[in-house]
Amino acid sequence: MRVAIVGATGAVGHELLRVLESSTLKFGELQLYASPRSAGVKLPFGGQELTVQATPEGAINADLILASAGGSISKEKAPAWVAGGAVVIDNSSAFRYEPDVPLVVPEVNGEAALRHKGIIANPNCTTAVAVVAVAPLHREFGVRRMIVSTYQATSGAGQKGIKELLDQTRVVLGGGEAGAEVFAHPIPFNVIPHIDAFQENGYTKEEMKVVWETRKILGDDSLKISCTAVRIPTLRTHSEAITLELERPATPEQARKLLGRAAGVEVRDDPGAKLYPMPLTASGKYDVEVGRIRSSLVFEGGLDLFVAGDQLLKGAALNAVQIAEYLQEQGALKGRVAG
Ligand code: A2P
Ligand code: 11C
Repeated sequence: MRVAIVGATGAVGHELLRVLESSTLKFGELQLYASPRSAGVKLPFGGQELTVQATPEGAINADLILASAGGSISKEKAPAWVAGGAVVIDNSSAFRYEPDVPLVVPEVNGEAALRHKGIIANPNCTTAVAVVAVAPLHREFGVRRMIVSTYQATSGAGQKGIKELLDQTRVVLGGGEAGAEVFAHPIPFNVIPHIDAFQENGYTKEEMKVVWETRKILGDDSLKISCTAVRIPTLRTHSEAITLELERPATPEQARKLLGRAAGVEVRDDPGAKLYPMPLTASGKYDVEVGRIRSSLVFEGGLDLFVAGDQLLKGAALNAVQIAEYLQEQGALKGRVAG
């Protein structure tokens, strides 16, 4: 089986290489693509160095393409990749809302991936991190309404977001005034309630993605969801405060027990011992940390919780590779398997 990464030099691309190194996915060949600027760059993989190539115009000679070069590249090129016979797992938002494109978090709706027509979409990182924690509660107690406030790391905006945080923090520490190119305002020592474009309803696109995508993944269009998405000056891991109104009342103890058994979740919830989810502990981890689980003071029988998930991993690279692993386990990936 031949695998290709498009966007291999980016923040998610870097993580894809690391996740693939320890993945159970069986493949014989890995091709790396990025913009023509990166052609010839060598990236380490499994003790070797692989050379990045400029992404070609048309088809790519691969069975599986993991795409993370942004929405416009995916939109423009994915149809040719599919026509060339590849299955595409796309990290961008280009195809997520198309009815015949499955939007998949394997712990939640893995089987949806089997109904693909060439393209499978990976959710927005904020959505993926939230649904890993919310789906088990939804299955058991029935979520009726969900209110989310996010604390999103700069790497959500890719390598350039990381660079802006580091560079501009140095400027401020040197006594200068921080500028902003990637973010709407200077990010050091600031908090910016503005991620992606404002929509007519006053919400940002990032906030609406959480609404649209959570409904699609949970398969429940009646879910009422509201989100406030905020960029904070951290490097990686998106954190989220989530309030749930439930059909059937849940105690925090029931929720802890349920989430303790849930795939992809680490319950980190012992406030007396100062144990709760944080970017500092969740970064680099495959599981999403869930804690601060308590009874809602607003919705009777409802819950408040706090989650922190490495959005470059579960929100992007890890989830994409897990989809591929699932397809292969189900015998639904084409290609000759090496080894
Ligand atoms: P490059 O590094 O050559 O610019 P990030 O999300 O971290 O910003 O990364 C974006 C990824 O998308 C990078 O690997 C980047 O490659 C890649 N990319 C950007 N523009 C193109 C393009 N026109 N064709 C293919 N890949 C692209
Ligand atoms: C951010 N969540 O943190 C965004 C990045 O829809 O895949 C991911 C955008 C997307 O800026």
